[in-house]
Amino acid sequence: MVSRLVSVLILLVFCGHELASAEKPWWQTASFYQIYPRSFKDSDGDGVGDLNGVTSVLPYLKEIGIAATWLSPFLESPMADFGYDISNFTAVDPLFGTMEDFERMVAKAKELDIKIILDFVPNHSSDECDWFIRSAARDPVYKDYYIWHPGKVVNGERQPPNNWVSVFYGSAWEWHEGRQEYYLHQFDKKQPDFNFRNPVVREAMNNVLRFWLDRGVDGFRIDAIYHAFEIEADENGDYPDEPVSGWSEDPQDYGYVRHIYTVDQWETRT
Ligand SMILES: *[C@@H]1O[C@H](CO)[C@@H](O)[C@H](O)[C@H]1NC(C)=O
Ligand SMILES: CC(=O)N[C@H]1CO[C@H](CO)[C@@H](O)[C@@H]1O
Ligand SMILES: [Ca+2]
Ligand SMILES: [Ca+2]
Repeated sequence: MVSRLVSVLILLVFCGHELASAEKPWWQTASFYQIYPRSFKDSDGDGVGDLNGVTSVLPYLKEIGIAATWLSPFLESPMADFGYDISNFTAVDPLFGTMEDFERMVAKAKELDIKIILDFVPNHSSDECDWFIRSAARDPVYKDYYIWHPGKVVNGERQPPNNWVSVFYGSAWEWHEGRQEYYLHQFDKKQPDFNFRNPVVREAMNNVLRFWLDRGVDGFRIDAIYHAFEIEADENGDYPDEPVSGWSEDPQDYGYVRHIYTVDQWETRT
């Protein structure tokens, strides 16, 4: 609580200082308009909003004084969580159009001087992502892309490694028949968490950012970043239980435990 107060104060001081300086960066003064592409504007009459629809509305956004738009995910996805379960971080889902449509949208935005901000969803991928499929198959490059654990055997019965609970209810660990191990998912079981302690994963995600920056994107809104890191496994490769919160009677409920090992880890900031 105290530390939160302190950071709010620091933020106020920082903003006060920025207000005093004449040249503010564009993102401090821009009016943003968030676009959820799926329901925004359908250009081809198939009932689903798409990137060409967004492009067609950009002149209107300019007219009403919008300087930047933040687009919710339009990347390739099986849509188990409204596009927040991404199966390919560098491909446009055909539901929303093509890479050429994306390029046309960015070109139009540049012409109108509207900044394009993408939703960046780094905490997990879809279980249908090629990276996860290779990880499950223990491909040497990908085997540690996600958080795997053999679980523990209690009275001859296999159980998840610990009591961690998914935001969406139930154990945060899902058994994978192929790999014969559990994987961690802080959200839906179709959204396996990346292993951000693996430098190769961090580099892969940096490459995703570079990919879109190279295509003219102006910035990113980072989704669920506080879930990026979990506590480091101990020397036996085990993860500790989280303490019971007393807020819920149901061990399957996200509020049952206090999330001291699965969110807001120190490394998330660095
Ligand atoms: C994503 O899609 C692109 C373009 O279709 C393809 O080149 C790339 O290999 C795909 N990446 C993954 C991880 O599936
Ligand atoms: C966690 C994250 O990236 N933010 C998203 C993380 O996953 C859940 C499930 O996709 C979303 O609801 C969050 O918005
Ligand atoms: Ca459409
Ligand atoms: Ca995570």
